[in-house]
Amino acid sequence: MVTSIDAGQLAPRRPFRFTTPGALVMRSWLIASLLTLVSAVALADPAGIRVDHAWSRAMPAGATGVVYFTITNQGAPDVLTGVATPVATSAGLHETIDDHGVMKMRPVARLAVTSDKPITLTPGGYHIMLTGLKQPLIAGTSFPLTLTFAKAGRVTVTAMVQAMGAAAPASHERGMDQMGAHAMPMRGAAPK
Ligand SMILES: [Cu+2]
Repeated sequence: MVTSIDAGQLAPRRPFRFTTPGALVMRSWLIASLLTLVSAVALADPAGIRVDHAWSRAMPAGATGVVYFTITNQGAPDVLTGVATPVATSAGLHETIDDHGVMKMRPVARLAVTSDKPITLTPGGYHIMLTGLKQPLIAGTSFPLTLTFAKAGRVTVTAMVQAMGAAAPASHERGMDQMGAHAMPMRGAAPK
């Protein structure tokens, strides 16, 4: 888009030469500014939240289940503030932490989702914990999960139930202890 300029021709009428390093930097800066402006307009879209690859594990009724997924935000910064599903008494966002070599989980009230990079809930990291399953989660079936975002509002996704043990995350069978976090044995490596 920038055509070559005959510096000799322009020099007498211009306060600076376009071929000087300073002018080149300025020209780059102008182009960068323009691109930033275009990006800012695109990022103003509040409906930029996307949730993909929601999956869960087979579990008997009454047990505790997990859900994982990936959140992508191509819009303005947003915050995941809540989660709910009809298949469990309660659902909440958890985070797995390494407390001096002991893997524990703790509830996370808010999760910021920016356009920098997607957030993937995965065994050993963030996960949705389903407490008190009202029905068995059967491999090959699916169930709805509704996420609530501060700006984007509610986003309902379909979680696919995988076989028990498939890509098995850490055990959730023990439930939460009085401290609001529970130690859990880590079973093998994270899924590939
Ligand atoms: Cu958990």
